[in-house]
Amino acid sequence: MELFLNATSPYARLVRIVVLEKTVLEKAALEKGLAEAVTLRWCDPWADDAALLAANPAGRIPALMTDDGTTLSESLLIAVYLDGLGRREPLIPPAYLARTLHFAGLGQALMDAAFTTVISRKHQGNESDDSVLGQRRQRAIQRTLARLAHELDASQASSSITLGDIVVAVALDYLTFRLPEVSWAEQHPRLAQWHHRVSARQSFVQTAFQ
Ligand SMILES: N[C@@H](CCC(=O)N[C@@H](CS)C(=O)NCC(=O)O)C(=O)O
Repeated sequence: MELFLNATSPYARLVRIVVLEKTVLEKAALEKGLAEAVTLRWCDPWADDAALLAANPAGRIPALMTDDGTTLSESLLIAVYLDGLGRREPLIPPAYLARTLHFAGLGQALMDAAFTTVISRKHQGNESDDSVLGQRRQRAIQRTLARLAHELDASQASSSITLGDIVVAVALDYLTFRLPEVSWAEQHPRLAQWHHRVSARQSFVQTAFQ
């Protein structure tokens, strides 16, 4: 399989974390499982890379080419596919399906609002924050953070992890990376504790934004 990605996309990072979480770390740090089945194809989605466009005509990362040549797009759909393939515990446990999807949705919404803010600033200038859509994005970020802070604290960061945890934690990391002025951790210290526990996992450390 081939995964098209870059090092700064929160959507691509969440898929990479899924790959690592579905991989068994064995003696001598040999990885067995999905990580050896997935070849990382680093690319620039903004440069109309021909191989990426063949995998995803929308030109967005992440995109996955399966071994039989099927192309998958959309981070959460790719995550569902990979979760069904790898060994180890499911990241979308049937017993916690609604809760897992609930947090995956909140995390994706936070990611979308943050990413669109960053891209709008890049292409239209910082004044895009003052547009009607920019203002809506800022309110969406604040409301979603407040909801997450209400629903998550460190006591809920268990030794196992779900796709919902991954998407929320990556979205929070992305805020710190690209929109540090949001200062979400200072505003929501209990959520910061939850994030600290989740993001200490090797899969997060190995895929840190750079
Ligand atoms: N909803 C998509 C969003 C993917 C996305 O927007 N990726 C960005 C990089 S972070 C991209 O490739 N942008 C290039 C473009 O929009 O042309 C997902 O979850 O995979």
